[in-house]
Order: sequence, then structure tokens, then C-alpha cells
Amino acid sequence: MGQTLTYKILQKHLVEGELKAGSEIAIKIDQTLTQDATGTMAFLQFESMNIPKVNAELSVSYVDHNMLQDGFENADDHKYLQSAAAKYGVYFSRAGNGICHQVHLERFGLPGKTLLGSDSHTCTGGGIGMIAIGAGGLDVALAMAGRPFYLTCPKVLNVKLSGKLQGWVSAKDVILTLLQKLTTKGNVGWIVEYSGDGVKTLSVPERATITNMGAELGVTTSVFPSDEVTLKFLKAQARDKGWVSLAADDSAVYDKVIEMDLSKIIPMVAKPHSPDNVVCVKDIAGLKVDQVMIGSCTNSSYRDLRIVGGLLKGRRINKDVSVGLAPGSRQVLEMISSDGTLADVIASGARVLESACGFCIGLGQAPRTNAVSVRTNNRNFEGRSGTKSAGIYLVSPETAAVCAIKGEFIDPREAGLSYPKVDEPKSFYIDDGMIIPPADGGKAEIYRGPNIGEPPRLHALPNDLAGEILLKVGDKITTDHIMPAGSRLKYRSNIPKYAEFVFEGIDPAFSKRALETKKKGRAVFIAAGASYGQGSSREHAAICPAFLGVAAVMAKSFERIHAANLVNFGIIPLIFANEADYETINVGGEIKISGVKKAIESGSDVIIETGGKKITLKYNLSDRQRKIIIAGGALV
Ligand code: MIC
Ligand code: SF4
Repeated sequence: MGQTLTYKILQKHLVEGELKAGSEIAIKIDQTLTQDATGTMAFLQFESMNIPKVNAELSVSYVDHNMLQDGFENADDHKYLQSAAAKYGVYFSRAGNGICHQVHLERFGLPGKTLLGSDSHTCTGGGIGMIAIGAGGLDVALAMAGRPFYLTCPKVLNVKLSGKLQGWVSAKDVILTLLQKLTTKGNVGWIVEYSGDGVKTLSVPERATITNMGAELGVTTSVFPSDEVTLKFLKAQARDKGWVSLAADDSAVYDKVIEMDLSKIIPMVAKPHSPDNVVCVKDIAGLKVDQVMIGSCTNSSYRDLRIVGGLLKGRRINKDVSVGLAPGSRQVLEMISSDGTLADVIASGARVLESACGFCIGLGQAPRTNAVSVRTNNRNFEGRSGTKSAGIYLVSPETAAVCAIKGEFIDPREAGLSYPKVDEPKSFYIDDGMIIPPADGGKAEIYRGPNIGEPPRLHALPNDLAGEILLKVGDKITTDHIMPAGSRLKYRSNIPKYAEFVFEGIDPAFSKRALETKKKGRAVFIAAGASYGQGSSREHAAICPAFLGVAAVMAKSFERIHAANLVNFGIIPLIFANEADYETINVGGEIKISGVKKAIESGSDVIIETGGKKITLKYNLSDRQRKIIIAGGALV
């Protein structure tokens, strides 16, 4: 039986376990990526391991998230990261150089390699044929230390592409169509592998748009073959030395196959407030638009911005629409500035924003009350734009540019405009001057501003737990709900301060109540519905609750990265054996778990006593993870 591409790469990197879907395996990580919002904690954790230098083939520390310097905090964090990179042998991509995933694809990503990044959209690297996985900062710190990464050996879903995209339809519409089909729920434990004749019609940046939003599907990652198109891209980035040809065997057997004819795909949109709330653009034609934001790690490549520039050229943006455009990297910015695209964008009245995450994470460009905000990024969770009442509509660059011109939704194919022709460049503009290479910095001093705290101290699991349920939430709770980003991001390096905002948007008094409960020596419990912890890799959504005394989350199901983060910080992710028991759980209810430690040690179910009855909870933990829970976390 032939092998899938996924298993070929995993096999080469396997250090523990067996390639059997569902069992825990450990793989060697070749490259790591951190960004500033998750990176400060990751580097603090790395420091506490007392290792003189990183042990991965390549580690890059990016500054792209916390770019708004409305106080000393972010600048202090950036300086800390720069000094830590110098000391530990890490490449440092300076503020202004671009969004980690875009820059990594351009300058570092290589087919066949493994990449672990402290950002959920690390999976973007699958566009260049990597097994690229998002994880919590601690897991990435361990990979920097040369330790393997543990994951559940995935099932492989083959998306077989045929045909070719038609004018006005692009890669974003492909992944939105897949999200409509597969939704954001129930895909944990899968890897999506693309194949078929349609693959060769997509450039590497287009493939990367598709793999990027695999994070929204909730899959472990997605991967494209490495072919002539990959070679062409690497040549244009002057990095073709690292190219290898990679594909699944013809006889490979997949766990599931979906066929997609690219020529049948039409312009799509994900309506508020979930990336799987997908309809055809023509279904909402006529809806007035207040804001258009173009950029993010999903859609800010040279190709994407050339399309937008080509449409805005010689036109003025609609008078009722505020338009912003953030190039994904300095490479993209340099190229659109030298070929005249930038001048066309500026002349149209669009606002040019810096090469960073910015609007995507609610740092700036919050729209007006009740706004219809059309964006090319990947997440449209409620409040993510910074305006709770606004709705985010996720679209392709083509649809976004047409909305900017027309002031309302219209199927771009019917807007009466001509489709700009954009060819992949033969060579990209290359200047790595904003990436500081690792020097022999062993003696370099680490800079620590007053914003830099210590990783929290955690405690071993006691024999019994007693406390109360302080919060009950529904399905699809995202890490944005648990640990808000936006203007709160700057407290990332200061756990006690950031913890004040846990569940801020759902229950602003939660943090205070939790701390009071903890002070009384009682444990805090949370009850949740399905897909708890969707979205980002933000380990703060586990660290801060752990700091507040949360001992366990009882949910119908968990998302991959968040479940791993909970374990790393000693919170038990418990799953209702009988989903109907969720209904009987009440906020304020007392909970007792006698012999919790024994149960976890022996791998048996956990029985909680609440409201005079007993409820059985299961968990999906490997032996290794059960040991971590008993120790109280991975860093104790
Ligand atoms: C996001 O898109 O939500 C983020 C901000 O990039 C996060 C990382 C973070 O919380 O810093 C992610 O996707 O992991
Ligand atoms: Fe940045 Fe947005 Fe991409 Fe997250 S999703 S890395 S915030 S651009």
C-alpha cells in the first residue's frame, strides 16, 4: 500500500510511537517560529530550561502582532525578544518586516521539513510542502530546546482538486467552500492533503491561502505536494537549493476523499460570527458595506495586492467605505511600491497600513457601531474587530476590492469591471536586512523591561478536588472569548494583569470571583459545550485561567491546540461521558472529585459529585499527558 504525503514526511521525522491514526506520536521539529504576542512567554519558558542555545535547525522570532506602541509594554517586549534571540541563536525578524507566516513562506519555509510555531496559522507553511503545525508557546519552547513534538497521529483527508479557477474567483473561495462543507467543528485529529491535477494551477501563495485557513477547520494542518510550481516560487525567492519533489504515492489510501472542481467554485463569503457561516457572495448582494480591510496572513501576498491595486487603479473608493490595506511583508510592500501598485492604492483613497497583523487582531481599525466590515483575513469571531456590535465578512481580495469601489456586496463577476491580469513574478525583491541573523551571542545580556514577568508557578494535582462551577458557556467558545486579544494583548508578559481579563466579554466579573474562590483554597470549574477553545494557539487562554485557580474544564469536546495548552498548564480537560449531563450542571454548584489523582494515575474515568448526583467524565490524554497533569503542568 502506497503512502500519503503526510505520512511520508511524518515517517522521516518520527522519533516515538507508531504511525497509526489516533495514537500519540512524537516527531522531530526542524524549524520553529514564534511571534511577539506568544513569543515572550515562550522565550521566558525557554530561559527557564537553562539551555545555552536553540537546538532546532532554524528558529525565527517574529515581531508582527503587538505593533501598537501605546505605552512602553510592547516596545519592552520587542527589545526582550531581540536580546533573547541574540543570546540563544535565533533569527530575529524586526517590527516592520512583516507577518510571520508570510515572511516564513518567502524566506525560510522548505518542502519536506517540519515547522512548529506558536501561532495557530503556522499551518500556512503547508502551501510549500511542509508539515507545519501551530502549538502553544511552551511546546514551541521545548522544540527550540531540541525536544520532539507530541501529537495524535492524524487521519488523512484527501482533497482532490481538478480544473482551474475562473476569473474573479481565487484561493480564498476554495477554502471558504471547504469550510462550508466541513465546518469548524469535528475535524480535530485530521490533516488535509491536497492532490490532483488542479494543484499545478495554484501558485505557492495561493496554496498558502488555502492551508492558512485549515486552522479554521480545526485540523492539525494541511499540506500541498512540492512540485514544479514550488520550485518556481523558491527560484524566484533565490532559495531553490532547498527544493525537493514531494507527492503521495499513486496507490496511497486515504481515510476520506473529497473531490473539488476548481472551475465550479464561485465567490464566497463567511458571514458573522464564524468562519464556517459561508454563503455565495451573490446571496447577500446589495448589503451596504462600511469598511473594507485587505491584508493578514491569509491574503496579503504580492499577487493578492496586485489584484486589489489593479481594481483600484484609476478609481476612487466609495464615499461611505473606509478602506485599509496592510501588505503581508516588507518584500510585498517594496514590490508594490516599485511597480506602481502602491501609488494606485493611495490615489484611490485607501489607507495604507503597516506590514503587520493589525486590524486582523483588533489592533486598530475598529469599525463603527453595527458596521458591516468586509475583510480578507481568516477569523470573524464576535468582537475580534474591536467593535462588539460589528459583523465581519470574510472574503477574497477580489470581492473586497469590488466592495470598496461599489460600497455594497456584489458578485465581483457581475460588477462590470475587467479582471486584472497578474503573473507570478520571475524574481521577488530580496532584502533580508530586517532579519537579524543569529550571532555568537552566548554572552549577550537579556533586556527585561518592567512589563516582563515570570512564567507562573503551578502546583501538583491534589488527591481530591473541591470547589465550585463559576461559569457555564455554550458551543464554539474561542480563545478570543477566553482570553481577549486586541488592546489587552500588551499584557501578554504580565500574567496577573492579563488574567484580569479572562472571559471579559462573557462575564466581566469572572476573574475576580475566581481569585476569591482560589484564595479560599477552593478549586474553580468551568462547564462548556462542544469545540471548546477554537481559534488561536494563545496559551494564555490556559495560563491565565490556571493562575486564577481553574482546576478543570468540563466540555462536550475540545479543540486540539487548546486542549494541549490546558494540559501543559495543569488544567484537566474533562469530557462529558453523557452529553446530556451538561444540561444538569449549574453555575454556583458545588463540585467534589474524590480521588481525582488516583483516577488520572490509573487512567480511569473521573466521577464528579454535584447537586446530589454523580456525573462521569472521560478524558483524551496520553500516558505522557496524564503524568503532566499529575505534576501540575509541563514546566514544574
Ligand atoms: C490569532 O490570529 O488569533 C493570533 C493572534 O495570531 C493567535 C496568536 C496569539 O494569540 O497571539 C493565533 O492564531 O494563534
Ligand atoms: Fe496575525 Fe491575523 Fe494571521 Fe493571527 S490570523 S497571525 S493575528 S494576521
